[in-house]
Amino acid sequence: GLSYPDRLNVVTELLDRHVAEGRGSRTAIIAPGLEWSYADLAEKVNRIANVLVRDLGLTAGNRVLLRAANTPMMVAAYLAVLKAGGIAVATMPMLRVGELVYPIRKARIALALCDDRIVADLAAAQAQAPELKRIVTWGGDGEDSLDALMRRDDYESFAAADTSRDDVCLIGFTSGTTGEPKGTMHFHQDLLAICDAYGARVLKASPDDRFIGSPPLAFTFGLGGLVLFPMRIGAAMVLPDKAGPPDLIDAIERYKASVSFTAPTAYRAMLDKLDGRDISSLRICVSAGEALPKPTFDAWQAKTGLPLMDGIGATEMLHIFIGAARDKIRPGSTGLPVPGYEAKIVDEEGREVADGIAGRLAVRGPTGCRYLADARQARYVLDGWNVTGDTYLRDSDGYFWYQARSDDMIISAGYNIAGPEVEVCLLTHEAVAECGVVGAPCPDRGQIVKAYIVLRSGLTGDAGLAKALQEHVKAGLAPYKYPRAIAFVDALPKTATGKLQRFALRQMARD
Ligand code: 3SK
Repeated sequence: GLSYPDRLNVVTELLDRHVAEGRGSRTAIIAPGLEWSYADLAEKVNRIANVLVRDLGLTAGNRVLLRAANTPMMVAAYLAVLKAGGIAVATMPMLRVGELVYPIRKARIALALCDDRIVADLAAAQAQAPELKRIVTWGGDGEDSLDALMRRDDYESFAAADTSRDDVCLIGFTSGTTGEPKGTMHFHQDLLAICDAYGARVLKASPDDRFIGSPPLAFTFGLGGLVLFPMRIGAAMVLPDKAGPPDLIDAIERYKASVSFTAPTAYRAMLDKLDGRDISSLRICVSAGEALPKPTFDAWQAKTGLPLMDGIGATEMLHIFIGAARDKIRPGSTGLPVPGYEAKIVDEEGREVADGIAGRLAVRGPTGCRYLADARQARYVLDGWNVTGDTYLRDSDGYFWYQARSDDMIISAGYNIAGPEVEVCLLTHEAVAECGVVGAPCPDRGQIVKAYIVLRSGLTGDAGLAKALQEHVKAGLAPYKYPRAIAFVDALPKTATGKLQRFALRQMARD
C-alpha cells in the first residue's frame, strides 16, 4: 500500500526536494520563449506564496480560485497555493460568468488569482458572488498586480505550510448531470498517490521525458498528466500556447515531447496531419477523457508505431484508475485496475454482477471520494465505492470493456457536457418552447451535442435560427458545450407523467 508521513506538504515532495537534492538545474517547464528549471519554478512558487500569505492574508485552509490557460504562471500559482497551505480551486479558462459563480459561492472563495487576459468574466461573476472579495491578476501592469507584488526583495524563500497528509489541497468541480456540479476534495497525499500508483506502475516514464498534452490543468486529467507526473520524477512539462491538434503536433516536433496526454478525438485529429511531420520523439501516448474506440487505437499504431494507452479516470478519483501498462494492453479494452485500486461491476441495487455481464462501474482506492458538503455523496459513494456514470463489463481475465454511459452525460472530444445544463441555456432563448439535449455519435469527436427543439408557436426553424441558438449557447456557457447539431421537432418524447424521455431522444440521435 501507499503510505505517507503524517506531516506532508505535497509541494515539498514534488518541487523543493529536487532543489534540495541537487536537481535544481533540471528543466521543469518549457513554453514558447521560456524555459524554467526546477530552481526557477521553486523561486516563483515561493514568491507567490509570500504574496498570498503576507500581502493577501491567506491562512491555511483558505480556498483560492485559479483562472488561466495552461501557462507556466498557472503552474506556479497552483503550487504556491498548496505550499502556503491553501486549497486550489482551478477553473477552466473557457468558463463563462454563470459557470464561475457556482464554484465561488459553493466553496466560499474569497480570493482569486487570474491571468489578466481572461479576467473579464471573473470580474463579472464577482458581481453575482459577494463571497469573492479580491481578484489579483498577473500578466498586466499596475502596482497591485501579482507580478509587482512578487518582486519584493525578501520573497525569494518560503517555508512550506506544515500541512497534514490528509489536509484538503484541491477541490475539483465535476460537470454533474443532475443538478449542480459536485466539488470533489483531494488531500495532499492524493497528489502523490496518483504518481506512485498510475505514474510509477502503469505509465513508467523517466526523468528525461518531456510531457505534453491538451487537457486544462483545471481538469485533474491535465493536472496529473502535465504537472504532477513529470514533477514527481523530475521530468519536464511542455506548455505550448495553444494545444489544439495542429498546435500539439507543432509543439511535439519543436520541443521533442515524449509523453502525451490527450483524448482520442485529438489523436484522431492529429492522424490526418502527420504526413511530413517528425514526431519521433514521442514514446508514450495516454488516451483518456472519453472511450477509445479500437479503430483509433489501430490507426494510431499503424501510423506511429505506438500503442495508445487507454485509461479511465474521474475527478472523484483524481486520475486514471483503470488502464494498462504498455506490455499489458488489449486493444479495445480500457485495461486493468491500476495497482492500489479495485473496480467491480454492479447492478442498479449496487450488487456485484458476474464477469461478462454489463453494469455500472464502481471503483475504490486511495484517492476518492469525498464531495464538498453534498447530500449526493450517499447516492454516488456506496460503502466507500464510487459508482461512476459508465456502463462496463469485466471479462474473465479481469480486463474492463467500456459499453456506454449510464447517465445523461455527453462526452465530446474528451469534454464532459451535461445535457440538462445546455437545455437550461437554450430555454433562455426567446424562440425555444421546449428542448432536449443528448449525445449523437460522431466519428471524430466520439459524440456531439445534439439539441431537439420545439419552437414557440408561429416560428419556423431554419439554418439562421439554428446558428443563432448555437451562438446563444456559446455566449452563455463554455463554447465547447454548444449544440453542433440542431433538429427542430414538433414535440419531444415524454413519459406519461410528462418527463422528457432522454433514452428515446438518444435513440433518435443514433438513427
Ligand atoms: O477519464 C477521465 O475522464 C478522467 C477524469 C479525471 C481525471 C482523469 C481522467 C482520465
